[in-house]
Amino acid sequence: MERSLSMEIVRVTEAAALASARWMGRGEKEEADGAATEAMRTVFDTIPMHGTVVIGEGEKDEAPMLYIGEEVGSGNGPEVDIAVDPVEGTNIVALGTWNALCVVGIADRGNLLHAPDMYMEKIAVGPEAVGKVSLDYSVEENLRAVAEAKGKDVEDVVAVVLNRPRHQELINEIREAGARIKLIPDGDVAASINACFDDTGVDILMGVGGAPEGVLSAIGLKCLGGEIQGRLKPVDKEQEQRCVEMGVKDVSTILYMDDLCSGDDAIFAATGITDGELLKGVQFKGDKATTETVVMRAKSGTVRFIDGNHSLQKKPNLVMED
Ligand code: VTB
Repeated sequence: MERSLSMEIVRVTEAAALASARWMGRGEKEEADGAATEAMRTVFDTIPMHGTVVIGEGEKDEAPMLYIGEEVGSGNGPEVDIAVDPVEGTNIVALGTWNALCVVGIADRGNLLHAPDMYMEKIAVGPEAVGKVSLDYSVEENLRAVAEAKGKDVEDVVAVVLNRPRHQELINEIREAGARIKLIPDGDVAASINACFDDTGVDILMGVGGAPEGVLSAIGLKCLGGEIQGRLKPVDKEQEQRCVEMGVKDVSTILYMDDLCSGDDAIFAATGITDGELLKGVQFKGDKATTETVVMRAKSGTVRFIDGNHSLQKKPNLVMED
């Protein structure tokens, strides 16, 4: 994979963040998502690559753009698989709260799990706790392992959990173990990435979220040297069949990093739409706008934070063709 793709995909996530951030707090999540998707789609085609969307906005017949199987890029260049989430946290943008991201991950062709839209049980940690946690361990064992790996007491550990009724038992167990909890309304990709950065105050993500978001998180964590494990949670026979089709015959199998994102290279970029612990959201003033993006590459391990200052007068469509 070309290393220059890193900078190219920053342009993609920036454009999508700028477009969707206009919808912040307006209560219209579909519009926020539509604006980001359209901007993302437009910028993708200026990039020299032959990309296929494997994690996208939906199946071919249900999404007009960035659907699974859609080809993106100029057509010249490396053959890559693309995972996108134009707005990770559409409700977050609609409400103007924390941690909405535009996310793109790229890997060499065939290296990403083609996870359909179903649930996945997840556990994600930063580099210090890699290999120390498991979806097969109890909640308490995992929290103790993270505490030990990070040189903290369990009482100091912060576990992020999606605020959903399905997590009541998990929440009780975390509380019983003595750890602290951050309940989030959406955005478990941000939470997984945040677990790799001490300043965010996040130590571990636990619970059930979307499987596509699990693959996106794996791309980011691969670049950061962290770890996510996933277990698919099909809810009916049809979803069970989907698991078999993507090569997961036994759904109780734990999917490790290499099952979610294989190979030694991958690129991940995320731009903040709304403010978060790691990235500031988009700010507008007149015809200027600012963005903050993290972009990283697994092969080199380089992590870059990029501040973008954008002239909306010169780039009214958020993209320049040349
Ligand atoms: C999570 C969350 C995402 O989907 O993966 C969630 O992190 C899972 O679905 O931001 P439910 O809302 O049904 O719990 C999102 O909310 C985005 O779709």
